[in-house]
Amino acid sequence: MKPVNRIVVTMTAIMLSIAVLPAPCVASVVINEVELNPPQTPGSTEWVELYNRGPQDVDLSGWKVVIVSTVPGESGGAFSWQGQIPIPSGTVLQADGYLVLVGQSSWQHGINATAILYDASSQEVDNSLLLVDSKNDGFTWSRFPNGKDEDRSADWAYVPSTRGRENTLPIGTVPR
Ligand SMILES: [Ca+2]
Ligand SMILES: [Ca+2]
Repeated sequence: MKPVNRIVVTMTAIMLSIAVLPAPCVASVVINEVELNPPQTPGSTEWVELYNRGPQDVDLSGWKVVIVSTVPGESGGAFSWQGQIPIPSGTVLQADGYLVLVGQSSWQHGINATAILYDASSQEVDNSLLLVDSKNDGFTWSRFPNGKDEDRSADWAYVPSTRGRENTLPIGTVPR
């Protein structure tokens, strides 16, 4: 093979190998569990659990979760609020791993709230749909089965909290 042809073949092989490399597993990270109305104990906060259901670790540097709440008012207007939970630089979510992001203790948004996950480019990665958690107890909205994401309300169940771990149901309990 002439040297020029060898270079062309080599370049083609490199380009093909680049083409088949998997895309970044951005969509593998989901909002897996949301506590919008925690039990009334000192220091309790709203929190959001992320789950990496993909096969690769994902660098979450620059990512954030935003909780948005809009409550209609009696006069026709609406009260709208949002709070941000930035994810510290250098945070890596391992494959099949969980990460709990904690809001501020003053936050309390059990009615009509949505948790939204953004990547470092401010692109939306996932959202929780619109949630109502009117009871300040240990129940949370959780993807059920764990990690299920078909962009439907049926992805979610109101069940006892499994903060920082797989969403499972204790034997004998049923979703509310
Ligand atoms: Ca709760
Ligand atoms: Ca969980």
